[in-house]
Amino acid sequence: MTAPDINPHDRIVPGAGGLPKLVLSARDGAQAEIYLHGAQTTSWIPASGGERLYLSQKSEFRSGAAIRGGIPLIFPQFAALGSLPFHGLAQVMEWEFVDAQVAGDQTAAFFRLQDDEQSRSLWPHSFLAELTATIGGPRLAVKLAVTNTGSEMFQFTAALHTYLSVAEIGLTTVNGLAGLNYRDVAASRVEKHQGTPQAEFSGEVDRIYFAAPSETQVVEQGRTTLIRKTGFTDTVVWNPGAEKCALVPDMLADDYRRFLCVEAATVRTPVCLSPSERWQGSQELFA
Ligand code: TA6
Repeated sequence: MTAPDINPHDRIVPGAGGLPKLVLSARDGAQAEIYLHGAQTTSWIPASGGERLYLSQKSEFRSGAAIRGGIPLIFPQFAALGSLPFHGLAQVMEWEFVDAQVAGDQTAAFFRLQDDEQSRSLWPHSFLAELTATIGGPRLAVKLAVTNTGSEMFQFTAALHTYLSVAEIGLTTVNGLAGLNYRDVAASRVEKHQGTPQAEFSGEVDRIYFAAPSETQVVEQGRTTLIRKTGFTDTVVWNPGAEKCALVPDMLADDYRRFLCVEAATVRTPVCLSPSERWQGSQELFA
């Protein structure tokens, strides 16, 4: 069989709202779409077929707005844990597409982001953020690396805010979090303990599981998605439930049934980087 002609540089096309997106393919047929806006992966179809990420039909696609769905990249502030806009800056900045490379049945795309005048007006630090998205077979790997390119130490929190597409949230569970302590953001941020083996979804769930193990599984009727993280210390699990979802302007009222966020995150203990220091973390999804 001859390999398809892959020239990733030709695959930056106008996406929704005219925002440029990279359409990435692997030799085995796996595909992904990644917007330069936020370096946000908005679609991932493994080689076996079937979209695995949720992307809201009501998402905005414009400068200054976050895309609702896929894998928003949260940096340098998770949620409202600081004075920056909610979930930081990187998801609304325009990233540079560096290159894409094919190695066997894996195709990887590289993106980078540096501080600019606007970011420094909100967060006075010099940084280089690098994102790599790799597809092939049953796997999507997203890696974030951050380098301190300035002359003073800085701290940040971060997450890969992954919106997994699910058939029905009420029939979905998350394994691998038993015995962990978590901050229950949906219940006045009280700290709790995960006593049951599985996290279940019969209403709003918004939890930051601390010091979470590297692997979790999202189990649905008939399919399981394995999630593996490195570098990130915590795991965030979020679904807004019916009432909160109805209030989210860029989602359909019943979309809470169709997605689950499981996020590789570093929230409790921020990363500290001295000048020239580099940190990296990754999240792999296996269909
Ligand atoms: O990552 C979970 C979370 O912080 C939730 O508390 C919820 O607010 C969610 O993110 C959505 O944030 P967004 O800015 O995308 O509406």
